[in-house]
Amino acid sequence: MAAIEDRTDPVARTREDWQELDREHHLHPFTDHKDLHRKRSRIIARAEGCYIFDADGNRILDGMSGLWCVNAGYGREELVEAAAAQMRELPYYNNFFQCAHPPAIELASMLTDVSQPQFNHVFFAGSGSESNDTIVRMVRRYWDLLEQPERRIIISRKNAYHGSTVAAATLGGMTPMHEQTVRLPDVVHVDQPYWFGSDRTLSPDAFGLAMARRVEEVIRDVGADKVAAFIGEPVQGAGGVIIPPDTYWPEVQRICDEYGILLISDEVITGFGRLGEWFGADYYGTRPDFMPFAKGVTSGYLPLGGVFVSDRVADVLIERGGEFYHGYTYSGHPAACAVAIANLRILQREKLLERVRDDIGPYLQARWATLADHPLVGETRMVGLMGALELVKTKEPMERFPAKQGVGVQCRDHLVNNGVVLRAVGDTIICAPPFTLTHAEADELVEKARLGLDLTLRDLEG
Ligand code: PXG
Repeated sequence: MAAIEDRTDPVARTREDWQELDREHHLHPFTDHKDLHRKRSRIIARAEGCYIFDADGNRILDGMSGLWCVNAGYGREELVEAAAAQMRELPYYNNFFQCAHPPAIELASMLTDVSQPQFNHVFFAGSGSESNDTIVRMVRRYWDLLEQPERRIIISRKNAYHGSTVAAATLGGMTPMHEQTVRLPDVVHVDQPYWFGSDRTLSPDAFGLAMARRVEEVIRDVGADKVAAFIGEPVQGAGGVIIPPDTYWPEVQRICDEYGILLISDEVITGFGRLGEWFGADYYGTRPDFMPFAKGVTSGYLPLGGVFVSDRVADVLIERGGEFYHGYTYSGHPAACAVAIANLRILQREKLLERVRDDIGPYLQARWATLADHPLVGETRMVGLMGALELVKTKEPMERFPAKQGVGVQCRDHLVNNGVVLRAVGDTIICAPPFTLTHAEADELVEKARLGLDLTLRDLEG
């Protein structure tokens, strides 16, 4: 029988050791491994507050909250303690077969306190992708139970990100992902409300209305009696922080209401305060039937996802549905739920949502906007603590770089090498720092962003 090799103490490994082992054995998510092997991985060893530290001890401001999740910041002993205490008490038990445990029950009930009144039920999953898979199945079940099985089409948006399982990758609107997956039938993609990416002949408000009406056009094309649901992120995250014009969501809500279509607000990034309200739906005034969540519910300290299910749907599933053959081993994992409970208490006690809405949000937004005068920046935008800037070749007339030039990645590399993590989505640089960011850290983020832009410009001119 093979045994685990007797390795040296992991603490004694050098950065090079980690890089070597990583290269030999570890397949990374969303990664071109040949390319990675040429460059080698950046080994992140620890974190504190809003900073991560690499294996060489470099201190880097985390302008992305990990992957949009460490909203309460790193180093929260309270979350560590919550997990440890729960693991001592009951490290695992399931919620199948007529069982339940206190952390899952407590969390489900707390979540319904902070969400809109139509939400009185929560189903747990392990991730955002699993949450969206759950919704695909619940949507189908709902319409079947209402004896409208022909309502099968889910309308989503181009360039949306809803996760990486087969169902979630189909819902998402990323063409390269579609090319690499088996796709579910009955998902139709409409244009996204990306004003800067349009020809900008319409005003943002007129453009927002026009993009919402694309949803109505699809409904009319395929037949309203065939459409089951519409799914959208309140602000598209992984697609490049696409902030819709204010006219967009009210019109989408009107259309869903008019045609009786279920509205799914994907809150995996926007949930739990990123926009300064509990949910993006609260910020934009929509009244969704489903809200998938993950990430910020535990500030990323343990994996947990789930789905808010509105009374409209839950009543049908419960009263008429019998057994719903769906669930995960880790649906409502006790330690993850205990961390989520502690995390929600932190958000509330430290008034972190109010902080995003009234203090650090407006402060960083104003500082971020100052980058607009940089020769490489065609637009800056930010809502709550979720922002983007668009790199352009020339401003008047506005011209972008050829995609294959990779200016975005070049800029991102300068940023991280100079002490701030921001992400590049093509030539869009995005930002989503922890809610605990101080004013001084916000200044540092923007100063380092400007330095990264200067170094990128110098490369381009050199
Ligand atoms: N919905 C949304 C809106 C997301 O942003 C998911 C669902 C899927 O969640 P899980 O937990 O299955 O990953 C996400 C995830 C990026 C990036 O590059 C974004 C996500 C995941 C990985 C990378 O910005 N979002």
